[in-house]
Formats: sequence, C-alpha cells, structure tokens
Amino acid sequence: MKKVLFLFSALLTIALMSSCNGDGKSASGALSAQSAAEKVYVAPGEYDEFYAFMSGGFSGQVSVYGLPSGRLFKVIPVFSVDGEKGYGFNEETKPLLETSHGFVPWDDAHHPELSQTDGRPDGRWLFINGNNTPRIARIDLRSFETAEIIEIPNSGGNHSSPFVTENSEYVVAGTRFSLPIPQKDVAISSYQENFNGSLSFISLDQEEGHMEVDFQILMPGFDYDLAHAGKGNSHGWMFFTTYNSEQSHTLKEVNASQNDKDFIAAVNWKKAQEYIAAGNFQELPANYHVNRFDENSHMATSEVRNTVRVLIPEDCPGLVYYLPTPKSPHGVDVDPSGEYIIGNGKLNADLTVHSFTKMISAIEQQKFDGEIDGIPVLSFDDVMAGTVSSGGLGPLHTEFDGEGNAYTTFFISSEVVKWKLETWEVLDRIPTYYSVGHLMIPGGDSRHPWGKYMVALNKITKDRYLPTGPELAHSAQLYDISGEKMELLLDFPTIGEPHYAQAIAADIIMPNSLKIYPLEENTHPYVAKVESDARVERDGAEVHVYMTTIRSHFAPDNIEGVKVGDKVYFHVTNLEQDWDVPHGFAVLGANNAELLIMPGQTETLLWEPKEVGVYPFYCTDFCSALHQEMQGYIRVSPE
Ligand code: CUK
Ligand code: CUA
Repeated sequence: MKKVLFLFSALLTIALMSSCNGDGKSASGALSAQSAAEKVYVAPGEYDEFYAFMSGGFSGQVSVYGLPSGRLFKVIPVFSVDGEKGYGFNEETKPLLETSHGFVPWDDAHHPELSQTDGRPDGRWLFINGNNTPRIARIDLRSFETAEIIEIPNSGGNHSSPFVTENSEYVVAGTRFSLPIPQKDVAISSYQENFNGSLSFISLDQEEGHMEVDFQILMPGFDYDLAHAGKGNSHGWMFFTTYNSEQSHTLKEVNASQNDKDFIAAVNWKKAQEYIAAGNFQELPANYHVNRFDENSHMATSEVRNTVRVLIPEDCPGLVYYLPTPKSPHGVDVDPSGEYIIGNGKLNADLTVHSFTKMISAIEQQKFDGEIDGIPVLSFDDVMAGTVSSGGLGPLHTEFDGEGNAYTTFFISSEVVKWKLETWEVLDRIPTYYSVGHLMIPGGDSRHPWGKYMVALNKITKDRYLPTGPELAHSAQLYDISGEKMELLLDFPTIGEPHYAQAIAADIIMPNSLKIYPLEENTHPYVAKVESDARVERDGAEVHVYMTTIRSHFAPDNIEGVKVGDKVYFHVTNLEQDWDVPHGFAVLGANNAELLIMPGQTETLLWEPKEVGVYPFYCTDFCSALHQEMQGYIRVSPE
C-alpha cells in the first residue's frame, strides 16, 4: 500500500512539474502554489485591496478581513457581549442589547449588507440581521462599531434580512417562522388559520442612518427565507423566497417539500408607500425596542415603540404578486441590470430565472393563475426567462461579476458553477472544500460588482486545517474570477459560521475611517476632560469615580472612602488624542469585564465590592514603555 502511494505521489509530482506552462498554471487549470501565493500576497506594510465583512453566524458578531490576503483585522461585537471590549458589559453599550424580551446578549447573525447609493456600495454603513430574537443592527463604517439595533415586531427568525434597496431607502426583514400575529395562545395545529408571515420595510434616515419600521405586510404563513432588491428597471420592487407554501408546521423537511413549486413574492414597495400615504393601513399594537448609540456622548439609549403600520394585501391591489418557483427556493438574487431574478430551488438541479419585463407585462395583462389571500399568482411560463441546466445539486446562492456572468453555489455537489446570463450556458465549474453555502463577490449583489475575486463560504471544513478537536473553524476560500476559468487561491478560517459576506474597495472606506474621538466633542455626562477634573463623588450608596487616563497613569490612582455594598461607577475618560492609543481598565474581582477606552471616549464600569480590602486596578492594553506602571488601588471599608 505504502509503495503504491509513493508511486502515486511521485507520478503526481512529475505530472504537476511537467504540465506547468509559462504563466504558472498547470494544464488542468489549477494554479501552482507559487502563482496562487503571488496573487494573495500583500507585502508587509502594504494594504489589501478590499475590506470584507463576514457574518459571525452563531457567534453573533461581524468580522473584518482584508482581500486578497485573508487577514483578520477586527471582530466587531454586534449581538453578542464581548468581554474584550466591554461590549454589553459597560454601561454605555448595555442598552443596545435591550429587547422586548429583556437583555439578550447573543444572536445568530447571517447576512451583512452594505448600504448603497445608486446601486453601488457606498461604505457608510453595514447592516446585519439577528435571526433568533428578530433584530437588525447598523454598524458605522467610520468607527467600525455597532451604532444601532432595531427589534422587528411580528417576526420569528429574521432570516430574509437585511437586504437593502438601491439608495438604502429601506432595509427589509422577512420572517422565516410564521406566527400568530399578534401573538396569542392557539393550538399549533391551527397553523393554517392562525399563523402569518410578515415582511417588514425599515426606513433609513439618510443623514444619521436611524432605522424605523415604516410598515409591514401581513402575508400567508409560507416561511420567508431570503430577499434581494430590484435595481435599475426593477427599482421599487423587493423579492422574497418562500419554501413552505404547504403551510406545514411539523416535520418540515418532508412536509414543506411536497409542492413542486413554492414562490418568490414580488413586493412593489413604491405602491406600498402610496397606500401608506393614503392611510390604507391598519395600526396594530406592537412592542419593540429601537436602540441607538450616540456618537458624542458614546452612550446608547433604548426606546420602546408601541405600534406598527400593517398593510393587508387583500386591501392593497398591486402590492404583492407570487412568482411560482420550483422546489423550495432558498436564495433569490437579482442580476446587476435588474432584469433577471434567479430563484435557487435547493431541491432542484436546474436554476430558474424569471424576467422582470415578463412579470410586468403579465401583471399589465392581468394574467393570473389564481390568488392566495388576495395575492395574485402569476403563471410560471409567463414569467420564466430561462433555466440553467447546471449539472450541480442543491443550488443556494448566486452572485454576479458585472461582465454578464453569474456564479451559483451548490451545497450538495460542493461546487461553484459559472454561467452566462441570457444564454444560460454553463461556462465553468470548480469544487469547494466543502459544501458551500453563500458566496461573495465584492459588490456582487449590487449594480456594480468588482468582478475580480469570489469568496466561497463553506459549511464543512474536515481536513482543510490542523485538527483542533471536534470543532473546526469554518472555511472561506478565495478564487480568482478575473479570467475565463475560476482559480482557487487561498483557504482562510473564519469566526463562527460565515453565512454571507460583503466586500468593498478599501479606498472607499479608508479616507473616512475615524482615528480618534475629539475630546472637545465628548458630551458624556460623566466625562472628565482634564486631569484636574478627576474626582470621586458620593451620591447615597453610589460612588462615581471621574477617572482619566493618559500615558502612563490613572487619575485618581488611590481611591478611599468606598464601602461594602456601594455601587462604584468608574467613568473612565481616555485623554489621549492619538490614533491607536486606547487604554484598558480592570479591577480585581470585578465580575463583568474590562473597559477598553478609545482616545477621547468615556466608558463606565460598574463594580459592587462585597468584601473589605484593598483592590488593585490596572491598564490592560500595552500602551507605553511604562504600561506596567499604569495601575492603582481602591480601598473598601466596612458598611
Ligand atoms: S442562509 Cu446560510 S447558506 Cu442563513 Cu443566507 Cu443560505
Ligand atoms: Cu494604558 Cu497600558
């Protein structure tokens, strides 16, 4: 056996050596390691070409990578608390994680989505959905921090979210789980009578980025899986997939797979705006939180909203249409021109492409195949533009290179297939390692993709990395798609499960990236802007320490007069005004986290000492040659 293996590898080596031609490519189209390495090599001190933002899946966070190097730059805490940054532990960020269910310090994040202007990612904001406790977060791409989290009412499993319209007029949120709306105590077997879906349109204030639920559409309980916005011609429309037109509530893997076709729901949101303006909506009671971070005070607030405007399709002709789409479609993707709407039926081998023009003409001719709860169903043959006979199995998601080509992932056959729009012919295919879910081309779901790289986001890792026990990091793979054939360049591990990702040219984001928070703009109520303002104030059983940090000391650094049972608030202001000089703060036995305070920022740690004694505190972030000297004591006396 050994001999055979040896012989085989020797033959392989010879084959590889002899088949390499001048450009470093083997005859099979695979790149030699050296040639691939050159394409991803970013020399020390050089910058990557793209920022990539990956969802952290069940970690609840977003991670920031450089492409093509695959280097990890930052993990942005979004839905999960993060002890490293004090996120969700310090008093300033706690309100961001407030919901109608209380403080929820975790979520399952699937789809990052960049804000767009004229159909082009603009680098202002990144949105990401929380699946479990339905939420959408907005990350400010100047600070790379979570700026806002809005809860979605009447939703369960916020999966088809947060896809944006061409000018970021809306981010959307379709519920995966159907629910009684409003919630009530009913038999689960009464699903068909009592359960509904909802599609939420969250408007954006274009200056501040503030999100509000503008309206919801009450839908049949079909399970709304994914979405993408129309663009160009189809601007004003939003498309959502559904995979449970069977309306089954149990054993969905069997029961929700019976119908030959489910639907893509096409929503005319411009029409919705007309109905809203005309007052043709119902105002339903609701209870959801809108949590915002104020950039100057560096404090978040949580507000409760009590009502939501709901449109009922039966009362709003022209608002929603159903496009029959084979075999439990998962992803729905709109090509850069806005004409083609691709439904990836995950139990199908062929891809279905609908034509927006055909859809509109069928609507104009009022050619319907019936209706469901007031929603006209178009005929498959009237809207279909073509099918792609892919030869693959389990299509999930499609992105575009802006050169007339589409790239679709196949989970079961573990590959990416490149095909041509309008001729529907397959041009190329390449394996992924293993079982790819989403893929991402920078700008690949916008009108203007940067069609140079493609990243496959794989679900299964197996033997790709050094073993790390039963759990392995999920794997991303970078491909060069600039030529006719796709070429695998690089494997790199990711955080949590990177369902989806977005990427944008680095030079769009870099010029606006914040380096410090100006101290003079700090409006935190407990700021100390100069060291001489540092002090300790008692207010009943509360002790407020107005503390400052500058290389390499705290002020005050010896604190006395604190008693067991007090609530001690350390309000720490970092007086530094230099880029990349945060200070940390940790106190012995504090049972929450540390603070990591950016230049010009104030953060607050609450500490409730239980025992008398003298407790050291220190700076946790190596900030100067005398970082080790950056420390102090707090004395705790009896009550
Ligand atoms: S989903 Cu994960 S592979 Cu949540 Cu976008 Cu398709
Ligand atoms: Cu400040 Cu270390």
